[in-house]
Amino acid sequence: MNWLPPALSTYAADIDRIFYVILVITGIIFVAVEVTLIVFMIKYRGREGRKAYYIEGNTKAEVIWTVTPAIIVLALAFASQDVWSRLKNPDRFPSDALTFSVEAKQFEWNFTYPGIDGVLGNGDDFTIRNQLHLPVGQPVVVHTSSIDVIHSFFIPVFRIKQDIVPGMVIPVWFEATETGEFELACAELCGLGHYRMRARVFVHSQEDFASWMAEQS
Ligand SMILES: [Cu+2]
Repeated sequence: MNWLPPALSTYAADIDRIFYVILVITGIIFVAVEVTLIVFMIKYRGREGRKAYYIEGNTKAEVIWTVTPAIIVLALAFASQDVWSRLKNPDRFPSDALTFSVEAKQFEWNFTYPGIDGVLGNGDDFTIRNQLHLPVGQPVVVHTSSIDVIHSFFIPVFRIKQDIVPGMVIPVWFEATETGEFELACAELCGLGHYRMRARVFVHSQEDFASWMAEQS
């Protein structure tokens, strides 16, 4: 059973594992709560001669239903901490990554590539709208920024989603494990054109990416 889009980045499987753990825990609790609710509705329904009675509260029950979720949430936080920091902590980003930047605006993505010298901020940089080209099997860091409102950089197949906040440059990284053409979508309602704020992600083989980069430069 696979409910999620294909997992095509190096850390996608770790994200999915956490997702399914949370889904199972919340799923069991959801079913237990709903079943109890329905059973109680039937068992204690209004009937001839039965009098409703009033309860002041139950400290023991309240402690249990507060402490149990707290323990589950803390356990999940510890269990996911390593994956989280591997994704989000810039100190742990792969050091051999290719660096791009993207500027989000209502309602498009402008990707700036480092050009043939591989360094951003030099004369041979070039910018392409709504197309992210990258090589397979190579870590990529994208410096995200916005010139207007909050957007969100979301590539489902890579399992990366990062809010882009005006005034901040936030780096994200990923390494694609398969070539192909995928979707990037803005995941933060950013205005009337939000629905069409998307880009194509092209994952090339290393050779194809090199020749594409040479062609563009
Ligand atoms: Cu947007």
